[in-house]
Order: sequence, then C-alpha cells, then structure tokens
Amino acid sequence: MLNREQHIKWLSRLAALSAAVLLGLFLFAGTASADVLSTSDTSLALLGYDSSPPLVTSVEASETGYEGTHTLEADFVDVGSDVEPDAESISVPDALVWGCQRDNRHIKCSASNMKSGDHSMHVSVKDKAGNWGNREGRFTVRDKVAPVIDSISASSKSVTVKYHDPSPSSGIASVVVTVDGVKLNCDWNSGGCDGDSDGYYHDSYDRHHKSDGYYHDDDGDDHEGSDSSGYTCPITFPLTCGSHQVLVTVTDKAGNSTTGTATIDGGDCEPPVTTDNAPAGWQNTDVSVTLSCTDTGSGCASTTYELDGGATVTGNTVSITTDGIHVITYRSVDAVGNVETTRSATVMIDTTPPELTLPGDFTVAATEGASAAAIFSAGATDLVDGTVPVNCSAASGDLFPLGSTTVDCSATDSNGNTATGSFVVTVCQSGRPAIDFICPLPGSPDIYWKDRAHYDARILTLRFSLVNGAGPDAYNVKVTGSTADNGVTAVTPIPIMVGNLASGASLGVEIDYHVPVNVGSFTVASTVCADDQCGTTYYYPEIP
Ligand SMILES: [Ca+2]
Ligand SMILES: [Ca+2]
Ligand SMILES: [Ca+2]
Ligand SMILES: [Ca+2]
Repeated sequence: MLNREQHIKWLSRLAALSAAVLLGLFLFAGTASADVLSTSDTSLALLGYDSSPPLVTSVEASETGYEGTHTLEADFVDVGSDVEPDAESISVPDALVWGCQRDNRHIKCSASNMKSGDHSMHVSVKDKAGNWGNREGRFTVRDKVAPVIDSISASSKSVTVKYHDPSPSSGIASVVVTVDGVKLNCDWNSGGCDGDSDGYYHDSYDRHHKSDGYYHDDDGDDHEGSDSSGYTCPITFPLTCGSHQVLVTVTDKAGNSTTGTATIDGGDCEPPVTTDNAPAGWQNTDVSVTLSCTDTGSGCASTTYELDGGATVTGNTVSITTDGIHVITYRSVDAVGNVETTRSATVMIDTTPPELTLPGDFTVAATEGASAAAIFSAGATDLVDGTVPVNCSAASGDLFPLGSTTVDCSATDSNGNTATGSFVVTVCQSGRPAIDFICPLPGSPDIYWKDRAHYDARILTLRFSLVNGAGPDAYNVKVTGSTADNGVTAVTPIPIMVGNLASGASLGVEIDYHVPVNVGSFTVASTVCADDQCGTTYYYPEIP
C-alpha cells in the first residue's frame, strides 16, 4: 500500500508520464499522414482502483497503394489495470474495416471500399477495469483515378468528347481539346447527353437510379454518379486537306489526367495520277493514245492534253495521224482541284517509205556479142533512217541480153515501209549494116516504061533492090538521093523511106527518071542511109 506522500509522488510521476505521452502524441501527429483533429479525454486513476480509461496515443491512416484501401493504426496505453486483450477496435463509418492485428499497445486494420474524400476513424480501447478510451481521427482518401475518355467524335466541323471519372470526388478540372496543337473553345454539352437534369451522361443500360445516389446499370460499368459528360468543341478555322491530329486531355482536380487522340480527315490532298499507253519506238500506222486517270480521294474530274504544244484539249484519247516525232503533254485534275504535275509521252510515226533514186530507162550497145554490161546506180533515202540499202533484180555490171530487161528495185525502212521502182535496160545491136544495091542490067524488065503515057512523057522507071547482107539489122533505111547524067533527072520525090531491113533481107525500090529525047543511055547514082538498132546512122556510100 502506498502512503499519501507516495501517492502524490506517484501521481506526479504519472502526470509527468502523461505529459510526456501527450507531447509524444503531438510530435507523432505532426509527422503522421493522417490529420488527427481531436483526442478523447484522459484522466489519471489511482493505482489499485483503475478509473483511468486507456489512452490512445496515436492514430494513423496510410494508403496502401491501391485505390480505396487504407491501413488504419493506433497506439495506446493504459494506467492501472492495463488494456483488455482483443477489445480494441477501429471503425470507419462509411467503410468496411477488416483484418485487424492487435497486441497490447497497437492495433492495425485494413479499410476497403474507401471513397475519395475526408473520412473519420474511431478508435476504442478498453482496460481490464472496464474503462473505455476513445479517440477520433480524420484522414483523406485522395482521388488517384484518372478520368476515362469514353469517346471522341471528330469531324471537320467539331470535336465532341465524352468522358467520365470513375473516382469523381475531386471533380473535373479541365477538358482541353486541340487540333494540330490549336486549342479549341469547348462548351459543356448536356444536350448531347441524355438530357437528365443531373448533368451526367447515362447510357442505355443506366436505368437504376438507386436511393444511394449512384447509378447502377446492367452492363457492369457502374458509373456511380459520374457518367460520361460531353463537350462539344466547334472548329472555327478551315482545315486544310490531309490528316489532322486531335488531342484530348481530361484532368480531374486531383491532377489525374488522361489523354485520347483522334484524327480528322481534312480531305483529298493527293493529285491524280495519269498514265498513257503510248507505244515505244517508231510506228508505221496511225496511233491512238489513251490517257488513264486514277485518283485517291475525290476522284478524277478531267484530263487535258496538248499535242506538239498545240491547243489544250480536254479528253482521254489522243489520235495522231501524221508522220514525225510527236510529244503529248498531259495532266489530270481531281474533284477538289488537285492538279497533277504535267507528264509527257512521245509518239514516233513513220508511214513514209524511203525515196528511191533509180536511173531512167536506158539503152546500152551490145559489146559482148549479143549482150552488154549495164552500169547503173540505185539509192534510197528515208526520212527516219537516212540512207537505206536498195535491192534490185539485177546488179550494176551484170550482162544484159539483147532487147529490153526490166530491173525491179525496192527499199524498206526500219519501220517496214517499202518503196518499189523499176527501170528498163535495153541492149541494142550495133554496127554498120551491110546494105548494098543490086541493079538490073540495062534492058532488063527492071527498067521500063510503065505505060504509054509514061513513055510519051519520057518517064522511065528504074527498079532496083536494097539488100542487107550478113550484118546487123538495118533501121530507117531510106534513099537520100539519086542523080543521073546526060540530062536525066529523077522525078520521084527524094528521100524515099524504105523501112527496116533485117539482116539478109532485101527490098525493091522504084525511081522514076525523066529522060530527054535522044538520050540513049545514062548513069544513075543513088545514096542510101540506114541506122543500126542503137540509132547510129550509116551512109551508103560511106561519107568519108
Ligand atoms: Ca485504466
Ligand atoms: Ca478522379
Ligand atoms: Ca485526289
Ligand atoms: Ca520511213
């Protein structure tokens, strides 16, 4: 048993201990993550009669790293009868507390399903004398869950964003929408939602608005009062063609943010592509070139072309009907006006055969008996190929027989165009025909008065023969003159065309002479000329 002095001394020590514990409490509270706002009353009790409830010296709440679960702890002491084992408890009004571990000075529990926001915790400890010590603590569950972007609908006119925050207690701080980095001015769009007055978007499953203030739906994604809200952000500037990047950032007031992206197709930026089927190399027929347009996006609108730098024509078919090297320049435009870079095609047409250069018909005198070598040249020039070879049925220097021979020639250019032509080589027989006079003897029947009238007129007819001996044929034989003596004169018109005399042939010729009275005899002298086949004229008698 303690005497009064000892009681006072003990009480003093207890008071000092209590003060020290309280000091520790405040120091501890200052470093705890929980915000301890108040403690329960404590009082001292006399040893042996324990009227002092246990003293909860500290409370602490700490996050365990995942949403909604916290670890709650408390330390305590008891003066007197000591703490009643397993009678300690921690409770949180709006959470499930479980898994408590206890010893004589400490309790540690888990609290799950914690909503973000401020919470109170209550610690109760009982001593073996039945005294309860209590202490309240407060702690804050922070919003660690980022908002969720449910959809981004983007067009060239506007961007509409729908989102919700699964842990919404902190509230949405901002919704920022940019297109290619340019921030849009957005309007919160309840009208785009379901029109509920609660300002939240509800999908077709969100049908059960329970009295707990949360929505519960049939699709398992209880949005719990924070269903998707919508923002509509008009795009007030014209979008160029091509792809545009939409970036959406939704941030709650706890600083959690989430981003989403979308693209806007600004339309057709690509010009068309046009191809041609112009044939390569030279062609020897007319050519029709087809221009084929393909376009990515808005589609081909039209194709235009120029032929050899001429007028611009709209169309896809180019007909070329003239020889030469032609250039087609062309391009297409699509439905939104993208113009293709001009392309070109070359078409080469050659339908013209080479130009033959052949000798005219010519005659060559036989020099080798009945034949002659004919010398000639034949050439051909083509507009494309230049000089091209000529093929003839006979070559220069060949021996040609007497008479006329047609030489056929042709030349073909590299494009298959052929020119043909011919000339005639004539080999003529040359040399002096052996023409002679055969005159009858005087008094023969080949010199006579034709009739009485001729006799009375003194017109005597002389008939003689012109004979071509064993020489070349004679052509254009004619009597070119005939004279007589003793006053006799020829009255037949001279020259006398006799005609041709083949080798060995003869022809008779008559010449009338006027013979004066009393002329008993006279001598006649005639001259003849003849050509050989080659046209050389020979005279009989020979002219010296
Ligand atoms: Ca006690
Ligand atoms: Ca949140
Ligand atoms: Ca296009
Ligand atoms: Ca040609």
